[in-house]
Amino acid sequence: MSTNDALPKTLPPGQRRLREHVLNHYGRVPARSADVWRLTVDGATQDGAVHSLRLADVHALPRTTVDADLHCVGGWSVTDLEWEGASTRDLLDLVPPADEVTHVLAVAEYGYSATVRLDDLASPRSMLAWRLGGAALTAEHGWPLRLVVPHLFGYKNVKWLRGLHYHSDAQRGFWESRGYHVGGDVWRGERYSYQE
Ligand SMILES: Nc1nc2c(c(=O)[nH]1)N[C@H]1C(S)=C(S)[C@@H](COP(=O)(O)O)O[C@H]1N2
Ligand SMILES: [Mo]
Repeated sequence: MSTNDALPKTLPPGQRRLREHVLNHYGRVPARSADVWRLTVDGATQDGAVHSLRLADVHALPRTTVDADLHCVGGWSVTDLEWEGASTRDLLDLVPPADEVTHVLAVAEYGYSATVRLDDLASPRSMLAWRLGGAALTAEHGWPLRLVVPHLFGYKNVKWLRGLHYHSDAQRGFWESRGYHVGGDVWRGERYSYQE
């Protein structure tokens, strides 16, 4: 048993702990060079404009580190991941949403997507991560940019993030269109759409 296993840890109900961080995603791992990568922030932005950010623009935001557990709605959790990147709060300050915005659709390379409530995106531990465990994020775990919202299930933690679309209602993403909850809060047990 490693020392880590001896640490008490409260997992959300229905979750079991994995010793290693496994991979879990739909489709292929994208291979896009960081030079041509852009993060598009659009929809109901406060200024009505479409914002296209380069990786350098995202990296220029204040740096933050968040220690978090990752909870897949399938029932496994990996604990104590150290993410580094920028706070989504700072991104929301850089590109403010219009007043009517309630949800943000996070879109990945190849069309994977997940809806996130604006309040969850604005929560202090939510971030745009490009480092994990003291090293650059690997392609498999989401390079060049991954959305990390620790209190939401894994399916909201979009790897290979390419777009944030501001909406005044919940636009269902990949798993939310396949029976999973629009909210996805792990501590409230928001797993399936029938619970909404
Ligand atoms: N782009 C993309 N991001 C994704 C997924 C996916 O299929 N595509 N799967 C999600 C799910 S369901 C989980 S549990 C986590 C798993 O993250 P990991 O592969 O780093 O363990 O990624 C999430 N992010
Ligand atoms: Mo998952």
